[in-house]
Amino acid sequence: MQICARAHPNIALIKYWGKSDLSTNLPSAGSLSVTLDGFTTDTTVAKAASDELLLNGEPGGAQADRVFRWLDACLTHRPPLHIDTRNNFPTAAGLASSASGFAALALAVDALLELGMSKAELSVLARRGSGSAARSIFGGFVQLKLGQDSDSTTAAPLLDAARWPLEVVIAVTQAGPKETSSGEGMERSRLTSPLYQAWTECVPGDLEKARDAIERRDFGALAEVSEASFLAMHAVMISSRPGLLYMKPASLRCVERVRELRREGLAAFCTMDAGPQVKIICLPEAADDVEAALRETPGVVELHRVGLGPGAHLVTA
Ligand code: 2P0
Repeated sequence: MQICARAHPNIALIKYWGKSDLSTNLPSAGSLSVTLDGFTTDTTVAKAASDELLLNGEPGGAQADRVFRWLDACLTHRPPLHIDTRNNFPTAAGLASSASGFAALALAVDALLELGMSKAELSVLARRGSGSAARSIFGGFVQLKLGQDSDSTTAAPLLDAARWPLEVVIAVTQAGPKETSSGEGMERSRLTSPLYQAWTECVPGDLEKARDAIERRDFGALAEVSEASFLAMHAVMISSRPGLLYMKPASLRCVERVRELRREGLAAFCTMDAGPQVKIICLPEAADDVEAALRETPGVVELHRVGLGPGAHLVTA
């Protein structure tokens, strides 16, 4: 028997940057995101004679080691597994494939081994593999809340995609792998940034503002708090020692251009993660103009456009 699960990447509006416990991959603050459609990870699992992971048809290497270490830590007495995982999206898009990857895998393994996990338990399992993956278990607008401990720190859905169908334009400014992985960067920030403590303390207030904006479908308020969250995260990154400069000149040009468009009345705002690509969240009626403006922005090498999508689900292999 084999099981296939599909999950989509997500983009955080209120960012996760830092862990309070490495052994359970516990974040030091909550976060809030939108799950995308269009980009998918499809993961097929089956029991096998020995562990094997194929990533886009190739042996998984270091990624495979990370996955099997995670499964061993979370599931006792599991059988050896054959895992085949494929992304339909370009790695150059700077979308955390670990989010959709670990979410799809958590769901597929749960179904194959008939573990009967709830969505919340699947979210915890995915989170222990990669923090952002907890959120890809759910669709639309999703919040990860800090609990009392690892088992109670889980994501939960806030609003379905169809109830506020925003669009996301992704401006790729530089292809290729990132200079410092998120995990390594987060630890550097926690240990060395003089802004780290203040950063973790400002997240709960930002989450509150974002939730309120989503409830009221107040795009302006969501834009303001989301932009503040991504800029504060980059302040923490930049103030780490040595500084993490994920933002490049072309990224900053995109951010400034979108701010200009917003001043002119377009409903759009930027967010960025641990890389130089810029993600622009917009109301559907603004997306064409945003795309046209970014096409003219020097340093943009590729553009993608997607909507909001569903959580992880099983598919027929
Ligand atoms: C986020 N990022 O909230 C933040 C914003 C990047 C910047 O979650 O170490 O791959 O696997 O828990 O989830 C990317 O980091 O980190 C991330 P791990 P993850 O989306």
